Amino acid sequence: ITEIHDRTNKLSRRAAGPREGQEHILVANVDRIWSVQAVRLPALNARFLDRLLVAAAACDIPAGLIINKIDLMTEADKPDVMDFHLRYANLGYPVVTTSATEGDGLDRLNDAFEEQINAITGPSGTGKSTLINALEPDLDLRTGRVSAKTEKGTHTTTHAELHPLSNEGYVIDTPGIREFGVHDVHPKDLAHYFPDLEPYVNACQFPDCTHDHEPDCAVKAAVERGDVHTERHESYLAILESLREEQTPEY
Ligand SMILES: Nc1nc2c(ncn2[C@@H]2O[C@H](COP(=O)(O)OP(=O)(O)OP(=O)(O)O)[C@@H](O)[C@H]2O)c(=O)[nH]1
Ligand SMILES: [Zn+2]
Repeated sequence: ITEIHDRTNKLSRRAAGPREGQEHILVANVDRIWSVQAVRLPALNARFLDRLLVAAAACDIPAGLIINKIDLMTEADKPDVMDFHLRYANLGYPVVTTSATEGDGLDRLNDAFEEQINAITGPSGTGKSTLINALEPDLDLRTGRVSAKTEKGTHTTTHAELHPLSNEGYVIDTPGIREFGVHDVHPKDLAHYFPDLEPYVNACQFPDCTHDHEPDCAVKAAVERGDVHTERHESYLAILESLREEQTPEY
């Protein structure tokens, strides 16, 4: 250890099992948290990404998107990958497309990581360890293989580590957890962490509108007009549901 920093931000999850509810800090003091998504094996996972983006926004951590395994993209995949890329780029998140195995986009990723502390997360098997190894071959992180049959990666990364990069930046490899917990967010504040929903929330008929089943909801109207992506609204509703469950008092 060369220096100890005061914690300025942190991203955590709640432990399951016997230590249920206990806070487990995944990353602290980062300049940006990147979600790695794969074009295939496993497929793009908007739900995971949206959950991470909300968790990051609630903790004041800027986020970014890495679309990896671009070498596996077929002609048929292109419209979906473009839609995914544009959806998040239009929200203002930096998006870098890469192939960790072929080397595409690694220069741009290296530039994005320069002189900053970057955390990498994302579903298991999307190529987080491979990307870090490709950026810094000396690190030699263990990588797991993805079963083509289930499209689920095996969880090989077990703890977060801070790796110095030769461009003066640092990268943290966080465990390939399946789902980020979004907590300490009140259900009625959730829409504020969706920059695309937020502009509409004050135009709903009911001031306590949850943008779910209520009539005259400006958010749902925006979804119907195509101004808000349907999948983003679906992610919002899924997170809302999990926040409501979390709020249920236990007896
Ligand atoms: N075709 C292709 N395969 C890749 C690419 N990046 C990673 N892989 C492969 O995908 C598999 C999983 O890669 P990992 O780097 O272990 O994935 P991870 O995200 O670190 O996985 P966890 O540690 O489980 O979270 C390995 O077999 C890699 O060789 C890529 O850009 N293209
Ligand atoms: Zn509404």
